Amino acid sequence: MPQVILYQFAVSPFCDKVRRVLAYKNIPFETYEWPLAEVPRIQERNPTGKLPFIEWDGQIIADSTDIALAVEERVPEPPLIPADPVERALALALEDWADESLYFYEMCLRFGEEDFDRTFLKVARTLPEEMRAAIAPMLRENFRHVTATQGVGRKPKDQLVRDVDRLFSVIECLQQRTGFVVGDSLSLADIAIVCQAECITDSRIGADALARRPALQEYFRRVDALTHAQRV
Ligand SMILES: N[C@@H](CCC(=O)N[C@@H](CS)C(=O)NCC(=O)O)C(=O)O
Repeated sequence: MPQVILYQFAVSPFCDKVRRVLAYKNIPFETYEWPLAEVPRIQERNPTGKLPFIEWDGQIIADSTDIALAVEERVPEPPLIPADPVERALALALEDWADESLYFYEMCLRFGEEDFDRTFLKVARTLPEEMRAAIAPMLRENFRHVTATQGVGRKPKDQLVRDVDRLFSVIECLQQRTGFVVGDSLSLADIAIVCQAECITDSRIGADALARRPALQEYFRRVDALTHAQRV
């Protein structure tokens, strides 16, 4: 068995994605929770300055997509990337949709006005009290700036409600035929989508949208069970 260490922020959907990939492949791993106060030092290990990265028998692999593909190459069974070329392309496209579109909704909603305090408690649970008070406004401003620059953060609440409902209807529809969004078994696309979408449901807008969709709840439960989900 390889020696695998996952460097993570436990609350990050990308780190959740890597935990699920490793768990689905039955690969034992340790986690190292990166201290919030030491974010600038991530760059010493990963030039993009982002988490997750893993150490696989001493070799660093960064970015959740590259990690998933590297794991697939090293441990092909059970597969997470479909063998059929069109299904493979679809799985990768949907994974990217989750990482690059759903991600901004989860960021904007979980760290927005309505839900910031609750989410911050999870993010900062390892920090001493006095540091929490100093970091909270910086983090709030950082998320506001990032999501406003990207665009989702400029939308009024009623538009976000409609967007989330539409995105959830898309996921519900994609999985309707087989229980999975591509082909007839779990793929990296299901993992990427569920990691981001479940973060969206941590917000009030997301929880309300999910409550109206029993089939989506069932899909989340299915993917959670197969990937031994350990959400924070
Ligand atoms: N494309 C990257 C995204 C990773 C990412 O955005 N990580 C965030 C946490 S959710 C991060 O490390 N942010 C720290 C920073 O940007 O300074 C992946 O798939 O791994």
